[in-house]
Amino acid sequence: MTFTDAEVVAHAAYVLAGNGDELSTRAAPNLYPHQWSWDAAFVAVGLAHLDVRRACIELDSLFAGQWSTGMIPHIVFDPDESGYFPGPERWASAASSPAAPRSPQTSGICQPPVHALAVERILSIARAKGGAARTAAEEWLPRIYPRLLAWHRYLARERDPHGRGLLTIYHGWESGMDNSPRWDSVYRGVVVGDDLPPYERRDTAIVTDASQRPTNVEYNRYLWLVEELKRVGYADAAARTTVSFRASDVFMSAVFAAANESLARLADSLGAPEAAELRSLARLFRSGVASRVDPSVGLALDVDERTGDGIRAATIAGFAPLICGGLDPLAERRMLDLLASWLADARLAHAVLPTTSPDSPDFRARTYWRGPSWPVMNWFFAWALQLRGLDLAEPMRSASVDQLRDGSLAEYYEPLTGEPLGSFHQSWTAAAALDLILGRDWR
Ligand code: 2M8
Repeated sequence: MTFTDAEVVAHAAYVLAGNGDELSTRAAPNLYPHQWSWDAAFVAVGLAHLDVRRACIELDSLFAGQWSTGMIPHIVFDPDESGYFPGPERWASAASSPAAPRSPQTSGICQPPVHALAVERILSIARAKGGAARTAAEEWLPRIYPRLLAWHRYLARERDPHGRGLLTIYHGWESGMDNSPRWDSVYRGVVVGDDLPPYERRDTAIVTDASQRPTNVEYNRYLWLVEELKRVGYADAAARTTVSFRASDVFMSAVFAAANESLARLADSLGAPEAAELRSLARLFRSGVASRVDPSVGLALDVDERTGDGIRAATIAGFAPLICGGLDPLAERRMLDLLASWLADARLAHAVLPTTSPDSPDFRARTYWRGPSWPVMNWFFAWALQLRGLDLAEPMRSASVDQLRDGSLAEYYEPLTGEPLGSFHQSWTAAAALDLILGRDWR
């Protein structure tokens, strides 16, 4: 079956309605029955096409979980749901850290800071709609702005204390690309202690083809890092020196650079005094990301902070400088040409990004963040390229829509066959569909 644009839109709207209530949206109907941080930001953009007021509420619900440090946790738990592991008992955030809210319950780590980009996009959708939609978004902006500012200041202060323009993460989950080959060498240094409390995975009961999910060895390491973080009370100063996973994430840093530009524009529109501070953060992180480009691979490389080594994985994260800018024109042209060559690969079912290059020995066509194509990432790259006026945005947008015409709104797709994988009716995939089709003009 091939869905038309109108059918994709109607189906996506139906999926988002079914995955949420009046306050928040679960990331997926069964696999992820809570609100995730970067999912919620993307979902809010999708919702803005349907109901701007509800889009603002989505982010308000997420920010209700904000820690007193400013951190936005990667999961805000729904107290009525118990179908996900690790749930709130395992994280024990409020019992371990005075910075965590008692309610709602949350996890103790974060995810890429796409929120200011989402808020700016919601405002532009609302302004294009006009009337009550515009009023709702403009009245909301002064309320969400200080929360975004606290989030950005947390990242700058705690995740880049030496001002290198690169954010440090303490868990692969923080990157959002959990089992990407980007983190293989870092995870090899995570030695699981004998006292890892026992646990039972829930994800493999829902996605029953084990090849589509991380392995048990990987899960043990994920859960061990939660123990390490919990044991230092989720305190950044201790985590920075003791946790056995520490890496500089170029993708997250590029998102942060671009999000600081967005937040600076929002500050301008409110007449807030922080615009210069935010632009200086944007400059710092643009140059931090640009400094990680390795000409021998043509991509930006993450850093294993425990060894200081660049991580030579050929993944979508390597295109990070295209999100935020900062390369000289020749280097940027070279990176765009490399991106174009990934998209033009005749083996692909659709001209969209596989998460790992099929030419890489690390490529696994069905395994989660190790190869499959993720609609939310295709959307995000197309959106970021469009914001920067780069020419591949429109072909990426239209190929991304074509990938979604199968009607599954899957979490990810096998890039060579186009088979939908993971969770179906994934919320951020539905949001991607709405914005890719209804938000054609982007700004
Ligand atoms: C995936 O991550 C969670 C852990 O956070 C999981 O596998 O249980 C990732 O794709 C992540 O980026 C995403 O935010 C989350 C919810 O969609 O699922």
